[in-house]
Amino acid sequence: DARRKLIAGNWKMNGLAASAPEFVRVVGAYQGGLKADVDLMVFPPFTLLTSFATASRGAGVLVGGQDCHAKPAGAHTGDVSAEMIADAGGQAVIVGHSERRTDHGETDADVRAKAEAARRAGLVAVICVGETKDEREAGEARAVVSRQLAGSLPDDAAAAHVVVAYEPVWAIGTGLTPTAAEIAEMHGFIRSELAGRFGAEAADAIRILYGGSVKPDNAKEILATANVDGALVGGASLKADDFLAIAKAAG
Ligand code: G2H
Repeated sequence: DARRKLIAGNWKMNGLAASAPEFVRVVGAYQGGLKADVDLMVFPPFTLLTSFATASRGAGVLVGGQDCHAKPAGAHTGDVSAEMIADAGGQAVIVGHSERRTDHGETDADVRAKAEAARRAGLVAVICVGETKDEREAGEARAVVSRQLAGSLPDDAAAAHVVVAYEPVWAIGTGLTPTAAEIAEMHGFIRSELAGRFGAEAADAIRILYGGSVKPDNAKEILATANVDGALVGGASLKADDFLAIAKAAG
């Protein structure tokens, strides 16, 4: 299909200056022709954003922030704006990760405002959705994801500046993953929800990533699943070898 695969590494609150060489190895392997048809993105902590952006300059590996504030600037101690991420050399930002929704009480409306801020700053927004274990067991997974998509995606969402990441909360950092059939079912549902709101053509171009315990040994099956256009990788993105193995599995 026309959608290029995207492998995105979310370093979360990990990484000191000494870990930059792991990222440099990723850049080097990508430049060496790892996969011309796979896009790579890495989301380091803000403290490393500038050095990662510098290390990746011109290499085609995109870097970004793990969150942003909705406003461009102002009295918001501890926050970072989308404009600041762009200024630091970033091209993308994750918004609405479940850890932000849980740890910081972010609502769908907050996430949508952040996604709009990303667009304003010229960044790609990777917008995360996904149900909890209780919600899945109650048979509410689709309803939850539908509600999150409706509330979190801007009205002008399009492939050039929006990526959707489906991350079932119960699969995050747990080693548990849905079956390929369950992933296919939810990704197909997300595609149909996007088509209902943005039209079939726009929906067909928007990339839908799977996230939650993606590892080198399950990446091939997950990435071969219908409507899975890549992966948002947490723990396994911290080691260049594992991240590159996942990127290779995307080909
Ligand atoms: C889900 C994922 C990355 P992990 O949060 O966003 O993390 O791969 O460690 O489950």
